[in-house]
Formats: sequence, C-alpha cells, structure tokens
Amino acid sequence: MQNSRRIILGYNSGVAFLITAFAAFMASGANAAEPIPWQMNFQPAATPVMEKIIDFHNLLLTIQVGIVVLVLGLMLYIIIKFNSKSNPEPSKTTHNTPLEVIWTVIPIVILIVLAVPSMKLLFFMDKAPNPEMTLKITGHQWYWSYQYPDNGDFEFDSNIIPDDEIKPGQRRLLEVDNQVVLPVNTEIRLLMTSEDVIHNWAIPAFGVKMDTVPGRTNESWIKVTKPGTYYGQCSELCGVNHGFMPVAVKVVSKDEFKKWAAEAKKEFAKAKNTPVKVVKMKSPAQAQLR
Ligand SMILES: [Cu+2]
Repeated sequence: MQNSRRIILGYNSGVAFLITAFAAFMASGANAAEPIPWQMNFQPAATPVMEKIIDFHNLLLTIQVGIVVLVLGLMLYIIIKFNSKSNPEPSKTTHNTPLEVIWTVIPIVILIVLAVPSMKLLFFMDKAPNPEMTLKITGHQWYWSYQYPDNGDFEFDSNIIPDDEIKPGQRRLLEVDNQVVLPVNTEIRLLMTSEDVIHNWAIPAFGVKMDTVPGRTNESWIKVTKPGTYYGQCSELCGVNHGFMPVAVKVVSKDEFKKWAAEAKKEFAKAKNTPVKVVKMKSPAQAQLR
C-alpha cells in the first residue's frame, strides 16, 4: 500500500486516487483483523454479530442510494421540464392531496422498514442466550486487565508494547504484552467494567464497542468463527494515554485454549502480586503535553 500512496503524491491525479481507492476497497476483504492503509470498508466479520451489522449496513446503504437516485432524478426532471424557457406559464397549483399523502406515507414505510431489522439486531447483540464461558474485562488508565472466572479464575494485565520495544512484523500501537486468548466457536459472555474512568473495549471484527464504566457492569458477547489475532483499541477518550491501550485477542482451537488456560493459571498466579507495569509512550502528542 506504500506504493499506492506514492503514486498519488507523485502524479496527484484524481484518476490515480480513484484507482487506488478501489484497489484498497477490494483488498480490504482479504485482510485478517486489523486496520490497513487506505482501507475503505469494514474489517471482515469474525462473529455472527458483525456479520449482521454488515448486512444491516448494506441494507441502509441500498435504501440511501435509492433515495438519492430518486431525489436527484426528480430534481433533474424539474430542472429540464419546468424551467422558464420550456414552461413559460407556471401552474398555480398549491395543494395536491394524493401527492401529500404519498410523500408522508412513503417515509413512514421506510422508517418502519429500517426500525424492524434495527431492533432485531439490537436484541441479538444484547446477550448471549447460552454462554459457555465468561471473560471479565476491566479498563484502567491506561491498560486492560482480563479475568477468566470459568477457567481457573486467573487474572492478568495487558499493556501496549511501546515503540522502542516493538519487533519487526509487530503492529505499532496495536500489539500488547499479554494477548487475550479465547477459544473459537464458543459463545463467550463479556462482562466489562472500569477501575477509574470510562473506557471502551472495541474490536471492529467482532462488532463489539462497549463502554466500561466504573461502578457498573456492562454485558456483551462474542462467538468468534475464525481462529486468528484480532485487534482493537480503547474507543472512549479516557485521558492522556487513551491512544495507547490497544486490545489484542488471539482466537485458538478449543484444545489449544484449554492448554493455554492451564499454563496461564500457573504463570499469572505468580505475577499476581507484582506491581503494575507502567508503560511510557513517546509520541509527539505526549511530548507536547508535558
Ligand atoms: Cu481507555
């Protein structure tokens, strides 16, 4: 994608931009679960919720395009047919009852057509009917901690990998020291809260973006259908390091998850009493703030 950016800067032509944008749009479907340069569409869905969100988005888009085309067509028709040259003597009509009924009823019908699937989706996203396990997520300034109450009740912190420790191939600002590991094809209840201010646990490929509020537990759910590593970020302004508390979830087979959980329980039991690691990010924005 670096090349395409250079094309645009080099030729600075609208056509090159359109070609690049289209290429990025087509390429965005092939990527796993992270933002890519020039991405024009959603990240590919990894959960039933995100699949439904994308379907609903496409429905909205279809209706919107229909409305735009209809209104544009009517305007062109009026401009051509009723301009002062072709229609020198305008009609003096001020009311047309059937027309007024139609232009009131059609928008109502459109709103109902939108409201029904929208509510259905909201209820579907709300809760997992039969969760097989729970993951508890706590937001902190500025890292996440995760607890596995059904798999040995261990807990660990997940901190960003700062720029000076990032290894080749790792994603800057998205990689963490301890990834959340979860089993594939499992209905997982997510319980979220915060220790200090409001954060927001969000992963685009999962269709989850939920506030973590101090003193309150919010619930969401996921059922990841494809193994892989999925990235997200805190999505609620939570202070100076808001941009530096990414979410990284590694989804593995059920067997691999069991093995990982057994090991993690031992590993994180030892780490329980160690002080919280404070990660210092050196970004231009922070340098200015100091
Ligand atoms: Cu935050």
